[in-house]
Amino acid sequence: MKKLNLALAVLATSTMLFSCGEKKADTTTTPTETPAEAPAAPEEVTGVQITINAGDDMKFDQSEIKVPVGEKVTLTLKHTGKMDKAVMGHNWVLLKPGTDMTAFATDASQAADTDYIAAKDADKVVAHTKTIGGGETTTVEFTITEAGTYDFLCTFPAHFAMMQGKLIAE
Ligand SMILES: [Cu+2]
Repeated sequence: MKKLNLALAVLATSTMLFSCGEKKADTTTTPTETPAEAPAAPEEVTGVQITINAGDDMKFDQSEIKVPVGEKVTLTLKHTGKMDKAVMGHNWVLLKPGTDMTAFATDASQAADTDYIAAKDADKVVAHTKTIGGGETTTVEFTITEAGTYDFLCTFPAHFAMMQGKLIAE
């Protein structure tokens, strides 16, 4: 008798599973709506695409970047080296005009816990990537709303003297 109950229970469960499966099969019709969203994709591509490379030689391959005011900028930082993030980490940090870069970098170099941006200086940052190691790539999106010249740097300890440049928004 117990066995029979069990068998029924199993049967009931499998029927439930089956009906669940059927429901799922029904919902698979909805993803056909995605092509309707596709026209939005070209819009995502608009804006400015910038790629900056930095390797184990502790250098950005660009010291000056020009961007248009009010347009979305997608900046990709590529670490073209092989060294580990702990030894040769790189990031790309864009500062608000008027920020004391040396003071900022000094605080940042001691802020490993917050990915090399001192929490107290967060309001001095316009945009920044995370810190990456050899072979890694990271991207940040931002829009400059005020024309001007902005400093960028890598805040990994002892890198900013070698790794800095200007972003000109016009
Ligand atoms: Cu660096």
